[in-house]
Amino acid sequence: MTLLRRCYGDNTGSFNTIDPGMKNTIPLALLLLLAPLLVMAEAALDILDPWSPEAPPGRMMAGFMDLHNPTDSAIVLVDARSPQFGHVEIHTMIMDDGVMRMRRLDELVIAPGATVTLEPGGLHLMFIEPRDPLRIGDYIAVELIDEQGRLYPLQTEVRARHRPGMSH
Ligand SMILES: [Cu+2]
Repeated sequence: MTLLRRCYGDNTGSFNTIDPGMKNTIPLALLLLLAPLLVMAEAALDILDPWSPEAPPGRMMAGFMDLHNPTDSAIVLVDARSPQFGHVEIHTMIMDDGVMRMRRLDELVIAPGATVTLEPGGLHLMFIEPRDPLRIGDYIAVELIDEQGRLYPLQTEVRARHRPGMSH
């Protein structure tokens, strides 16, 4: 959890350093002024419904989600990491000689206003070298990293691979 806090430290630090006894004395007007700033810092990339299909212990796992860029400039993801895995890659699926294969992407561009979907059979995060077994209901802490070094923390929920009633 320490990892997840790092990237917003500059924005949330002022709150964290306030003595607990003083919290009630922060004027409402000040909170209203600060709130949009905090929201903006965390809303640079909207991450919707991140999840990971369960996998046998020791195996690679995948991460799926929708990534929406609400900003006016492209977000270029170049890397990802998780404390629970040796490394994390951004993968796509390509048809190679009639066979679907995974290929690592050096960058994943999310245009302004666009939504990129990571889903089974397509783009996905690849979690490699698991450190501990993960069960249904567990979470994988992930940080996406863009070309400017900005971090986008998220957690995928480990779910059953087959989800009755889901269209995909
Ligand atoms: Cu993959």
